[in-house]
Amino acid sequence: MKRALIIGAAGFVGGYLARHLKIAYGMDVAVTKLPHEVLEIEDATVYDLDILKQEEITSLLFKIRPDYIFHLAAQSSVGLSWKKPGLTVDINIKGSINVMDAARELYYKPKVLLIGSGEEYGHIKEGETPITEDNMIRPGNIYAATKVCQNMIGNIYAKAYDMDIMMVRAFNHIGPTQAPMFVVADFCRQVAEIEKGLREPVMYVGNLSAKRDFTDVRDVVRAYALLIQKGSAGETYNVGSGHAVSIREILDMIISLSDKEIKVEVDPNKLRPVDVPIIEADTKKLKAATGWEQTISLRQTIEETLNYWREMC
Ligand code: A2R
Repeated sequence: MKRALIIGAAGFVGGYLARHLKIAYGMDVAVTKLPHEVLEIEDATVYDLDILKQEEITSLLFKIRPDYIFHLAAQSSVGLSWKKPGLTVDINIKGSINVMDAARELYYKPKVLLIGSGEEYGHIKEGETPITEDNMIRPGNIYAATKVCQNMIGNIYAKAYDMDIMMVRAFNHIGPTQAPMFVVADFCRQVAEIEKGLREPVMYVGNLSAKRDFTDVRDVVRAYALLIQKGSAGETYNVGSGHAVSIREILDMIISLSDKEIKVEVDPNKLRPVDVPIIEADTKKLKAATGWEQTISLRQTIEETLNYWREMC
């Protein structure tokens, strides 16, 4: 039985990935969380781990001896990266190096998947979308810059130390349980609160013209599981739907799923210092390496996310 370790599993993606590895592949799954986080995943062993403490990672790896290491731990909010750039650099760059160094100390070669972001491409020019993995990188925010750095160092480690490290650039992923600091969850929560009469019928929004490539988190974790098994060392793979939609289209879809009359107002706090106009993945490399296909439509994931927030509010 293959052993998988998911580092940073208390976030949005970890639980989905752990369940998928168990159900689809029957893997033995261990996961980590920060000491202050609460996390229970059925049939997975949970360990406390701060990736800023390298010796903790080393002793955990020697104890578990995973075949597969999924490195999800990150400061993953673009908004927060503007407010806490130093912390974002520490966790997303130094933390990732700590994970790679600990993996390098093992007496065998585990496969390591580093999770990067479609944000790494940054200021994409006309004609560059859908964007391929070898496109010019022009990161437009602090979070993106840290993920670019993680990607470059992952590539260097794979080559210099002959390690089985692969990188993904994940485009926006959405679905039930995502925190409301991300746009789809934010909008769905606002609609659910309006429906319950918990707030006035006004949606507060940021930049609606930005276009992003949204994929259901369950399709994303399927891609991660395939890539760690079938991907090539030192390579980077886009993970996304291949179709960008504007935040306005998302907003209209969410509002259309409610029978309330809802007004829309811009909240200056939701506008970011720099926003990238369009980010859309070219997924040929992922599909060629793994045979992955999207299985959950945008409408389905939005409906399920809205229903999740209707239950939560
Ligand atoms: O910041 P928190 O308290 O939400 O904890 C996050 C955790 N984390 C850490 N884990 C270990 N050591 C650290 N020093 C550390 N700092 C933060 O990583 C959180 O529980 C987890 C990441 O989860 P999310 O922020 O929900 O990200 P998500 O959506 O699961 O995405 C995973 C990966 C990230 O690399 C994103 O940048 C990428 O997918 O899109």
